[in-house]
Amino acid sequence: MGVLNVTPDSFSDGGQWLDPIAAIAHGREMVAAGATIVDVGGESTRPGAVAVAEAEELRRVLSVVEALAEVVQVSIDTRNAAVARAAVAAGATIINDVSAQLWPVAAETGAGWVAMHMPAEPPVMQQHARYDDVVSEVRDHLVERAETARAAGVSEVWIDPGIGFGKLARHNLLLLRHLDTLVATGFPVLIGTSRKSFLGVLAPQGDGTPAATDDRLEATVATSTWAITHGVDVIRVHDVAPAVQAVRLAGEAPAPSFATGGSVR
Ligand code: HH2
Repeated sequence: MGVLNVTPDSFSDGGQWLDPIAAIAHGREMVAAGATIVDVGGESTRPGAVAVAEAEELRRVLSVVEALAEVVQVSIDTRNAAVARAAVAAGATIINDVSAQLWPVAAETGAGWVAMHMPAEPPVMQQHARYDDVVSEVRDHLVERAETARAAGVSEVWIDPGIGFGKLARHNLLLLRHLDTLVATGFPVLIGTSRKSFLGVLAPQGDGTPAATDDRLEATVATSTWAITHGVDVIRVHDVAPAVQAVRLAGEAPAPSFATGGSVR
């Protein structure tokens, strides 16, 4: 899943794809690089982010969703029911819901639904990074939401532990270490570690200072590879080409040279 933030303020690519023409071109580039889903978002949900007005969010995403839906499966990254509904009408087939509350819209529209764990709204979520057992608390919350959605008639449901959403580095690491607990629920799992700040801290620069957002590619690929090899179904990344290589090497996608190449070294 390639990330397409049509926002001025996303934590790693804010402003880069705010112009719809640039956004659509970047979406197409990600498809050419091997993305099978493009995740279009019009609101940053980084820690501390303030909610965007509905009309503005709609203005940012709709033309982009419509154009990209002609060439790839599109998910809409939103917490707003009206935006989700309009994006599905424009061609999106998945609602990527960091609030894990929009299953009624998925049920009503027939879209797939991603339920992500976030313990509180972005402006205050880091104050809620308190868990006795982060792995079982996140799992129980997601399973409850996913089962509710299934019972409401949503046919495709993914669960996502919400790396970095109301979590400290140690919580993110525990969730990564125990992905099998999420996989064992039987719901397909989606995960997004891409460029997130805990990677900068855990894989710092040579002088020990945290790696900047644009210097977290290796850590993103490492954690994404870990996730794929531990049963995760979808990885959400900004840099699609290296992630696709990682997925291929992990044996989860057809890799022609491996499949056919007895003599390939
Ligand atoms: N992370 C972000 C946004 N949406 N959706 C899912 N399902 N899982 C995630 O981990 C996830 C997500 C945050 O990343 P990004 O979109 O790059 O940043 P911002 O929220 O600042 O736009």
